[in-house]
Amino acid sequence: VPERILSILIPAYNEERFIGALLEQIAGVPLEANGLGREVIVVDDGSHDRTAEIARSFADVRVEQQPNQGKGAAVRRALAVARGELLMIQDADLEYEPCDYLPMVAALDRLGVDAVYGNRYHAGWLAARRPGQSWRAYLGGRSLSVAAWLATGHWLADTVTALKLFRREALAELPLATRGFELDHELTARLLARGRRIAEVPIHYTPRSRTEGKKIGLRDWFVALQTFARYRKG
Ligand SMILES: Nc1nc2c(ncn2[C@@H]2O[C@H](COP(=O)(O)OP(=O)(O)O)[C@@H](O)[C@H]2O)c(=O)[nH]1
Ligand SMILES: [Mg+2]
Repeated sequence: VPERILSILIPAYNEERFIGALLEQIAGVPLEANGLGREVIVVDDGSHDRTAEIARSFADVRVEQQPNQGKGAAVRRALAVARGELLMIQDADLEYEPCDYLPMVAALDRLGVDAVYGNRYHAGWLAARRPGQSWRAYLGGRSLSVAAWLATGHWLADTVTALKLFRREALAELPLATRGFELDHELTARLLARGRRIAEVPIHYTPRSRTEGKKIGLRDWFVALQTFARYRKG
C-alpha cells in the first residue's frame, strides 16, 4: 500500500515568536510510525518580521512567500502546491497543537467522512468557554455555529475552529473565491452543500489575546455571516 501523505498547511503573518516552536512540535509528531508521509508548507503572507527566515531554517519545510493578501489567500496558495491526499490547515500561532493530528486522521478514517474539524468545545455548554478565552471570541464563535446551522442545516459545535483536516478530493472540486479569514466558512458551506460529511474531534486549545497578536475581529464576524449565506447552496 503506498503511504499517504499528510500535508500540513501553515498560513503565517508576523509569527516569528511562534513559528519555530510550532515547526519543532510538528517534527515531533510520529506520523511515519502511523503510516503517514509528511509535507510541511509555510506560506509567509508578507510578514515584516523573521517568520520566513525561521521557517527556512527547517530543512524539510517548504516556504512560499507572497505579498500580504489575507489568511485565506495564504491557505489557497498552500493548497495549490500541496501533494498530500490529506490536508491539514494549522495556524502558525500555537493556539492549536500538532499533537491533535493523529486523532483527527484516525477519526477521518474510522468515520469515513470528508473532513474532520478540531472541536474546542467538548466540555459541555456550561464549562465550554476556554480558560483565557475572551467572552467576545467565545460568543462570536458559538453564535457563528448557529448561523452556520441556519444556513446549511448542519450543526457543528465549533465551526470557526482553525484546525481542520480535509481529504484532497473533497477540496479539489471547490471553486474557491475568498481570501480572508472567511475562507474557512466558504469551505464549510460549500462542502456541506455538496453533501460532504464533516466530523468533529476534541482538541487542545490555548487562546491568545489581541496583545499577543490575535487579529480576527468584529468585522470578521459579519463577513462570516455573509459567507455562510452566500455559499450555502454551494
Ligand atoms: N496569510 C495571512 N495570515 C494571517 C493574516 N492574519 C493572520 N494570519 C494567520 O492566520 C492565522 C490566524 O490568525 P489569528 O490572528 O491568530 O486569528 P484567530 O486566532 O483566528 O483569531 C495565524 O497563523 C496568522 O499568522 C494575514 O493577513 N495573512
Ligand atoms: Mg490565532
